[in-house]
Amino acid sequence: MTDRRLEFIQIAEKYKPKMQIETVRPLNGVPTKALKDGDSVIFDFGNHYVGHVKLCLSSVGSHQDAPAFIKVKFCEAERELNEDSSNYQGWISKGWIQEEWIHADVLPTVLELPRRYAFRYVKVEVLAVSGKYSLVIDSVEADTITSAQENGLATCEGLTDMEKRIDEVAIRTLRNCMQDVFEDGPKRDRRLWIGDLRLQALANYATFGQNDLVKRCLYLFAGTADENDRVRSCLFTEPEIEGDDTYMFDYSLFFIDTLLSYYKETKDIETVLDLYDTAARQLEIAKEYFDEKHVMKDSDVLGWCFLDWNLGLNKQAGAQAVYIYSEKAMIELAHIVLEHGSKNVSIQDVESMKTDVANKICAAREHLFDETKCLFVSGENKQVSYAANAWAVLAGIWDDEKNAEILAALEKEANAEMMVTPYMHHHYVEALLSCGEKEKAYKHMTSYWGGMIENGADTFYELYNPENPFESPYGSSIVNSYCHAWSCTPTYLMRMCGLTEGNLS
Ligand code: RAM
Repeated sequence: MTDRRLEFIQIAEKYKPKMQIETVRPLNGVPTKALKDGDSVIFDFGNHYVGHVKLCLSSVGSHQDAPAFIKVKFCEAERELNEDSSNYQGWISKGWIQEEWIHADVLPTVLELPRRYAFRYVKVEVLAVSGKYSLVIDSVEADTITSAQENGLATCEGLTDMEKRIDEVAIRTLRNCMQDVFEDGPKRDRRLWIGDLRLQALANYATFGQNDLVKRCLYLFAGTADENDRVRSCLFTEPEIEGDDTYMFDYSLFFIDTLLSYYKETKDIETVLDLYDTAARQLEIAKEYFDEKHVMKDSDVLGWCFLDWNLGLNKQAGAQAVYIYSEKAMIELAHIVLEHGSKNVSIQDVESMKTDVANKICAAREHLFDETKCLFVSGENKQVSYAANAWAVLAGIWDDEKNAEILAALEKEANAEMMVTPYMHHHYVEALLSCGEKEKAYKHMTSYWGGMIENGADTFYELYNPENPFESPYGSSIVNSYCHAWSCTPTYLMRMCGLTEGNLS
């Protein structure tokens, strides 16, 4: 690691957040009945929490003549209570499934479970006691943990009841993902991903305003960039800070926009000057993905560019749009740095970015746009997708008027590849907003995120497809996360973008 990167990590460590711990107990108390083989109890904590759980157990009857063998299962959403992990065959580790099989050799005992869980429900099942004694659960409690400071939460007036509920659930989602860094999900993967961070940061500006946590995460990404200075898609903080060996075209580029939004919110020029070169480098690296006509080269390598968890999605046109969007952000950053007299950038650099972005826009219009359909198409099979078109609108490849036509054409396109994550739905709502389609944006936000609430969500999910409640890119919804950072943006959309019923006219 170069000295500069080490320095970035040291700066990040100065902004380690202070954790807030609060002890909570289930709403339904403990059962009065002593438990035998096959009995089970579900504890409902009444809301989604992240923390460490403690169970106090004892026995009644004759002396405990055999271990008490129990299974403890932690569920973020009620539906997980009925999911059976024994036949899980998905492609990501089953280690994420929140359940434990425990022997208590001697009762009474206090079981302090070592893992940190994300849950609303805790189910305890008695697998075995003995004919001579029964198990008693004397108490259950959790030390919950977050770095979000409730007393710093900005209030928001004038919301309808539905909007208030969406706002609350979004904030709860953000809060429970705010740990040592902005985690993507406290159940899974419990790490810092840049695509998630970019949206969490926006929601944070609108609510908790813990901007030092954003700063910490930006420095962590710069400090863990690889030997080529490429920003990795995600990073770990334990046992020590280390970048993951995963790269995605769009995620590396999002370092730029995250830094720009951070600056717009904080005016922290020192951070921009420190991290400018890392941002600029991402654009340089991304340039290599284009052919000589300035068109993105397509790829079938799974995950080369993310955009959404729709496994059938072709990424070519979306990637071209994300590049244009990011280069525009880079030009803004360059102007900011120039105004502050930094030597990191020259007028010529800005001019050459302007020429490059114009070339990429022309190429997108010429090679990736189907005039008859009024839609962007992607890949060899000219796939139409929400992802590519929403990103093309956000990138401003055409003007607002044409962008609105594109989004209208998209609604009518029967074969369009749909969106599966709140992450992509967020970008779709932003695309509608960006070209003046406020009413459609509002309707989409309230029906999509409102749909999760109707489903009983205490926090917003990683994946939600109203057409398919069991949607999962992992081979089974059992490993899906139900408190996922990238779904917390309605609070930003309502508070910062004015996307409320009261603002529609
Ligand atoms: C999911 C992660 C994270 C996201 C990546 C691309 O597996 O949980 O939210 O950024 O996918």
